[in-house]
Amino acid sequence: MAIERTFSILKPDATERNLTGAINALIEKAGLRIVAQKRIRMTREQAGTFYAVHKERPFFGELVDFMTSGPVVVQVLEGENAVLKHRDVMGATDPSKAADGTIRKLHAKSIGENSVHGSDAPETAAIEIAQFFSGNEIVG
Ligand code: RTP
Ligand code: MG
Repeated sequence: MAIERTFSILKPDATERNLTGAINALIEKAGLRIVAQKRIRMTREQAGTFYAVHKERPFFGELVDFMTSGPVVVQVLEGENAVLKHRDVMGATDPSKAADGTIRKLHAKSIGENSVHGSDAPETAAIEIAQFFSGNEIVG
């Protein structure tokens, strides 16, 4: 299995409750390495570009409001099968449907304020990483 990278966000509901360390512990315990990380405040433009795929969905406005409501931590994670491994440790989008022990089961507040983002495929991971990091900020 090849080493892969994925893009992760600790969302405003997680930074607000001071959960970044608890979530990073779960990420690392799952066998993923945090090879880049920074705390930023997303602009509406950045959030809109990031979630452009959901532009026509009824929750898009709410999603942009939420993602810009407080600081987020953007990360690059590295490991074997990183995309799927990360989605496993995140759990289902809706925390009431997330498996026990997952980040969203343990920490998410709702389907909207669900603590974390993770890329859904290696191709989207590459695009998302490039939106927030330059090559020399990633140290594998
Ligand atoms: P993400 O992209 O953030 O990793 O989450 P995901 O793949 O599990 O879910 P996705 O379908 O891509 O939705 C993106 C984010 O939009 C918000 N959402 N709100 N109110 C709603 O019904 C609803 N549905 C989705 C969530 O914050 C979700 O993570
Ligand atoms: Mg998604």
